Amino acid sequence: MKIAFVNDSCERLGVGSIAAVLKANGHSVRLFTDPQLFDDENLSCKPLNRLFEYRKTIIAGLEEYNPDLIGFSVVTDFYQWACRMAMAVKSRMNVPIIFGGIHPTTVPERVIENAFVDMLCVGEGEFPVLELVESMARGNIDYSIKNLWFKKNGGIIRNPVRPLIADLDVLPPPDKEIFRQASPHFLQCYYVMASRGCSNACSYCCHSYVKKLYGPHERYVRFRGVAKVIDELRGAKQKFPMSMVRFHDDDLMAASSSWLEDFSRRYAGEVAVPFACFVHPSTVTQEKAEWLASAGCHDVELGVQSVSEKTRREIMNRNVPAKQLERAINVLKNAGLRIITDNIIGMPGQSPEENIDMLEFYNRNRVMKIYCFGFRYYPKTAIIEQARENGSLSAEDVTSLEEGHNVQAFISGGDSLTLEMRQIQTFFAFLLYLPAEINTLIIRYRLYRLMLPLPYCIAVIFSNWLRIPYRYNWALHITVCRYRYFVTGKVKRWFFSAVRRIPWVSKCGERGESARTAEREDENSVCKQCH
Ligand code: B12
Ligand code: SF4
Repeated sequence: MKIAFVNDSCERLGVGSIAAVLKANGHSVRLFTDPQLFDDENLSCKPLNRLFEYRKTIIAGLEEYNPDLIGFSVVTDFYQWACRMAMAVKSRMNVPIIFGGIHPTTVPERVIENAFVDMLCVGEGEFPVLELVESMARGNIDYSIKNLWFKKNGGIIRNPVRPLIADLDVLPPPDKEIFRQASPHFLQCYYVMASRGCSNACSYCCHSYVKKLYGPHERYVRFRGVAKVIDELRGAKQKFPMSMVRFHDDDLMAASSSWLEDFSRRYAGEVAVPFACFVHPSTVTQEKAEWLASAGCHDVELGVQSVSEKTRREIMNRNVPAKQLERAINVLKNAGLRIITDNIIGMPGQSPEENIDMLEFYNRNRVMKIYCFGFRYYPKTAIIEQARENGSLSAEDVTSLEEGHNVQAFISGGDSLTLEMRQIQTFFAFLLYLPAEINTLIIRYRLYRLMLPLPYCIAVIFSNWLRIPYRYNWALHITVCRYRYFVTGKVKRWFFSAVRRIPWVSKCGERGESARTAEREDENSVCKQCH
């Protein structure tokens, strides 16, 4: 069977994992990516996006590949994008469409309502999709596959979720070929996960819902064996140019000390490529920090989220005592690790004083880089229930969130930032360069209020560029490559198609406009006859 995935511009490890399982069972898989130029979570400019629009090219590619099933991996921010794309595909092709990923997992009832969605997957997709494809190959769709919802005879079949994959080592390593074939930007940094799940359930995070979906009896946090992770990376290093590895685990230090010790020794010896990872303050220990440093970890992204213990405990459901937070920062620093911290501002219940405390905190505790994201709600997270109860969100607001409408990615300012908060975000781009005494004055007299607030994505690009050596700035590498590849591709196609319109240059000029049009896959692509 032939399965196509249609992707926004981000690499999805879930799609890579499903593709690997399908390929291992003899199916063919292709990925079609929308580069989302000027329309991603960082940068949005509609007129430019229209100019570099890619939908027609994707549909032309799909028509040529002629798949038996088309899958979309959907996060809330790009749910509307996925709907537009799926609707356009459905209007041209009669192929079943399946949605999966965190958005359909959290709000399947809404997603299945769409006429162009034939089925969806709640939770992990590897084995459900394989079973589906095998049943399609037998010519008889199995409508009882756990995790999948189907439309049938005007009704909806809602199958229950199956248990989580307890032993992740039964899975082949995620397939990267489909990403490599789709665009070079995907492999600018090698994405990997050594685990699934998180032991915490912060109120604003999807885990607060997904954990409940599976219930308390399930082992939610699962680590792969060290050997599997190292084999994947060693194999990848032979196949792809690998200059940076990003571990996307929610907390790599949640691994046991023995796992990290074994991993670090083998990583340093057999992979030896700088890497970055996320860590949670409550799992940081000196021993683990030293293991990560010895493995070649370039930087760790530490989830601080709020410098107020009260906010963490009462609003965020993050039980990290103040001492533990400062200790974690010192331990990581002493181990020689560079620290990037994640922080949230503008969350309901956070006081304005907390923002000042945050500035003072980072003036005392210097780190390599400070992210300061504007808060935003995600469907079904625990904070939504709190906000409904205290009246911060109306029923319509919740519907709008679940439909992925009016979303403002947190990197672009989130839902509810005041002018002062945006000035604070901008000030963070400079705070780490200024001496503590100057910062103290700026904070005491609130001089940051004189700053013109930069759009947060610009502040981030600017401060990342200054703070993180380009070689280790994986996010910038990916973005630069994506724009370079797709913009130059599009400009070249415009150029050649303009040249071909000149009758004495193009052979097909002699054959007339109608012949030219018929042979083009779409208005921007190259005419096959004279190419
Ligand atoms: C890695 C990661 C990133 C990476 C890579 C992109 C990505 N989104 O995967 C980066 C850093 C770029 C990133 C960016 C963002 N991310 Co992010 N990210 C993650 C993270 C940590 C891991 C995702 C992952 O690979 N999981 C492992 C795989 C195996 O699981 P999975 O993706 O769920 O896939 C399984 C199933 O969902 C299903 N499935 C998935 N796709 C499909 C498709 C089909 C057809 C089927 C049938 C099944 C299926 O099967 C898969 C295998 O079992 C998750 C948190 C988490 N732990 O899941 C957040 C998470 C996905 N990110 C989140 C957010 C908000 C963002 C940003 C919007 C943040 C921002 N900058 O503003 C951007 C959005 C960019 C984008 N286009 O996705 C939220 C999404 C919430 C929501 N409701 O949408 C999450 C859930 C974090 C959270 N704590 O809430 N992210
Ligand atoms: S620690 Fe991070 S990944 Fe885990 S629940 Fe909290 S925010 Fe989500």
